[in-house]
Amino acid sequence: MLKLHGFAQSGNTFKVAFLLRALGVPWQPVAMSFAEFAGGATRDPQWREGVNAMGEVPVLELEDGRKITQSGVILTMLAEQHGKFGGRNADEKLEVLRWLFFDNHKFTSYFATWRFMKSFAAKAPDPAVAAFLTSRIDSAFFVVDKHLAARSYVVGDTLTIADMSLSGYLFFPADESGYPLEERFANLAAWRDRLKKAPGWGDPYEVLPGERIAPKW
Ligand SMILES: N[C@@H](CCC(=O)N[C@@H](CS)C(=O)NCC(=O)O)C(=O)O
Repeated sequence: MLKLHGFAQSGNTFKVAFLLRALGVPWQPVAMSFAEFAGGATRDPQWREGVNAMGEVPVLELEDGRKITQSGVILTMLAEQHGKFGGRNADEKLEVLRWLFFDNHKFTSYFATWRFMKSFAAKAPDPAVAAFLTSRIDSAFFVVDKHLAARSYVVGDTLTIADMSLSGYLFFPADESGYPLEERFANLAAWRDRLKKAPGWGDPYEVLPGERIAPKW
């Protein structure tokens, strides 16, 4: 059976779980507790040697033991293998890839970093860093919100891995980021709510192993 290394607070892990569930593929989680993660499990040289030299989850462990990393690669591989959710033609596949890059570079990265600082970091966020990150979030969210003004899904007119990737961090409780998504970006909020009815969706804290932790700051 496929094994997914990750933990409940990891929206990047959730992206992969969302797809595995939508595909109906059997999988099992390989839990890393948040305490282990925060304690540096992914920085451990042995973990890097055996699981992921990049020091990150998610990691999808295949039946033959190979370990695939980077959520965008895992999503692309699974979509390609199953002929589902990857775009219906060459143009759509490229468009999906374009949004995966945008997500990894600008959309998820700033938001996930900000949420980590606000909810889980050992020290309260530095106000200058907070201002920088929230302005970068605003810019990235503006782009996707505008794109979604006249469409239901990011690519074409059906659910793809571009939706699963971009939305991965938007399903966590609002107090974890404190970001006023509904007030600022109505199209993004409506799309996120639409995705909650999509095949495979579930609350990350129910789908992935681990407990919810109250925001610290
Ligand atoms: N681009 C990567 C990002 C993965 C990532 O940042 N994962 C976090 C957990 S959600 C992590 O393992 N971070 C460890 C670190 O940055 O040291 C992906 O999409 O898989």
